[in-house]
Amino acid sequence: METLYNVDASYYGAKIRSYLQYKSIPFTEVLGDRGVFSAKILPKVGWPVIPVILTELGETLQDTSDMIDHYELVCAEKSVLPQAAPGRALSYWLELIGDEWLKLPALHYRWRYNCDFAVREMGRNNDPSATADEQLRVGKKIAKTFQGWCPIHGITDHTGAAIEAEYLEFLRLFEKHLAAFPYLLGGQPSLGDFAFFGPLYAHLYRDPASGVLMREAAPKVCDWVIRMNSFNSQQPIEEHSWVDFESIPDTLSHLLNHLSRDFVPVIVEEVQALQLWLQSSSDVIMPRYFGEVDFVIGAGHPHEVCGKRKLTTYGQWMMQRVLNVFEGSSDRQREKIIQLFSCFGAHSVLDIAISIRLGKRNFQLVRDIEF
Ligand SMILES: N[C@@H](CCC(=O)N[C@@H](CS)C(=O)NCC(=O)O)C(=O)O
Repeated sequence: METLYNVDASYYGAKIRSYLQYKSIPFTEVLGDRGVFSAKILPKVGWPVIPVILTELGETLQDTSDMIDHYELVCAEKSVLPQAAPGRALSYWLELIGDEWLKLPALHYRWRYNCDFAVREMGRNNDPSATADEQLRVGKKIAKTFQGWCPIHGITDHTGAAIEAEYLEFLRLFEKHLAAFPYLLGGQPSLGDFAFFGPLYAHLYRDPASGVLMREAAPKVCDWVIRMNSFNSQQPIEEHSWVDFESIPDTLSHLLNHLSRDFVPVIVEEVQALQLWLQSSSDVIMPRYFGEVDFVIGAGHPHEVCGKRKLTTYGQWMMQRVLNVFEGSSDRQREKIIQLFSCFGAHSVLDIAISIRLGKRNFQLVRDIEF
């Protein structure tokens, strides 16, 4: 049986919990309180992060993408990745959007409208036996780190209204898609569903003010959240089908187009800047951030606004997952991937040239050299 160190308010914790439940992988969930951080997470991972899995065989897994890679290999049943290369490339693109781009509404709404709730919960998770006053004091301290991520990702008073307009449009388009299909890529949940579920459940459904908004604006998205949150091993394994990746439904292309419009320039610029930075640096262990850039939210719309965000190194690592599929495919399949990504305006990400790759070593992002 696997052990999942987690807290309910965690974005990535929600992603992996739902995945483990869907795959019927037995696990026990242990609250990531301060005792667990000092006795389990820090000694094994080396830095404070959640979620972390300790496998039955004693292996430590950190980072939900690595966890899912691991379980897709050892548990092939109910794969969350389509077989065909276009469907796989699209799944990693959706994972990247869910993990990194949906941070904008998730962090914005939590810290603008649900701050007290989140602070108290963080204090409670840290030490459930402490007094309410002590939990509040510690909760405020912990919350400072997470609130600090807002300006890093360009979430400020200046960009807030545009982030909200984009999120409401996302809900509208996802609602329309869910009127036709139960999941993002058709009749069964895919990697993208789990990645979207992270922010949509942990922040945007669970946090009280955001939950009210979602229930009012997007009841089908709420139903999807509930569905994604209630997989259990008693459910029979059913064979469903994916959408046709050579001609994806309009509801999906509209949704993807909306999400990709502002994110494509962000990721293209980030990876290009990182390639230049890597050429001029000899660092092996990657810093989390390596510069700052302007970016646009709501391009072409009345709410369009320009903000500043830090350049992250992690974006390239996730982008490599999309490009690995593309570059490892036959010419025919590459054509199909280009065609698919063109349907929603993201084909330019397939041209990103990565000569210095990133990998992982001891739960850290590193320049991919031979060790
Ligand atoms: N990309 C990682 C991110 C994990 C992550 O960012 N977890 C948050 C909580 S939801 C955290 O503990 N962050 C601490 C940190 O990054 O310093 C994953 O997929 O697991």
